[in-house]
Amino acid sequence: MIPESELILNADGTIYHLNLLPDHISDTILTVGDPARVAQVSRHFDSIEFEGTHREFVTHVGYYRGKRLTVLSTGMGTDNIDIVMNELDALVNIDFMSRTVRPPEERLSLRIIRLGTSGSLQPDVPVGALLASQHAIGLDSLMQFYPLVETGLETQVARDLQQSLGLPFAPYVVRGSDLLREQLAADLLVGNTVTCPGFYGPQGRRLRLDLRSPDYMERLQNFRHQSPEGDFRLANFEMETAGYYALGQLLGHEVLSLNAIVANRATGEFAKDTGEIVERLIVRTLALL
Ligand code: R1P
Ligand code: URA
Repeated sequence: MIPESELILNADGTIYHLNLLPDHISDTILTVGDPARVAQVSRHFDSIEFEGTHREFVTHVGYYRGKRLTVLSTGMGTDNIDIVMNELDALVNIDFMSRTVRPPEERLSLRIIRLGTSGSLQPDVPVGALLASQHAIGLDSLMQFYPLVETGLETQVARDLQQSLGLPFAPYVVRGSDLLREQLAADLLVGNTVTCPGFYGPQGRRLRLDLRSPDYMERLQNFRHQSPEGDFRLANFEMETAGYYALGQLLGHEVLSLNAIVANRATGEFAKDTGEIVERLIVRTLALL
């Protein structure tokens, strides 16, 4: 039995941070960073049956062309993704009455699709592009606490990148759902996404502060790992994908991160209309679900 201090339920039976009941979870979950983006997604729904808000976690549940969907905001960063993935999983795979994990034959695998903004690292991934993350590379510390299993390629990329960036720790490298990428990303760019524990220094941005490594950005942009699958390079930056992919792998959920490219760090451009790029990502993804 999981103690009350670990599986924390509110007085109304909802889970601690997300404030949701198991009934609010559809088999397909769309996640967004910005709480305001939840309504940008759900305004395309035919009907909405539930709207809830707690902290940065805004949730709408409704139907899009007959399919029940849950759309949920996560806020920013992999520390929030630790909360979101553990609580979504608990909502479907833990019996709240008995406080026990459901047996393997009763467990559900959710489809979790991130619709987020991102900055490109490469000149050929332009502002306005939509990109699906094949691998994610976590520069954050979340996976210091969970036993992630990495493939040979992932371990080698992590080692090479640690060396190239001169980091005191190894990044973690994890692949997203091939199944979802085949279903939802046939028309998109595909690339490897760096997940950073911050928007400024960890993404090589300098306002008033210098970085420890003046050539950090160049090292990321020029990073290559030769493998039998081809050249592994880093396409874009954001702040959640690696946490999603790693916890998705450990918990048995299919996860795909789709990125609306709003900045290009190779050319110095930022999108004139980020809302339009995100809207294109939302509309084309809903149509494929
Ligand atoms: C930073 O501006 C935020 O934008 C990106 C990053 O991952 C980070 O959360 O995603 P969202 O647009 O989904 O928030
Ligand atoms: N989100 C990020 O995390 N980085 C960017 O450059 C743009 C959006």
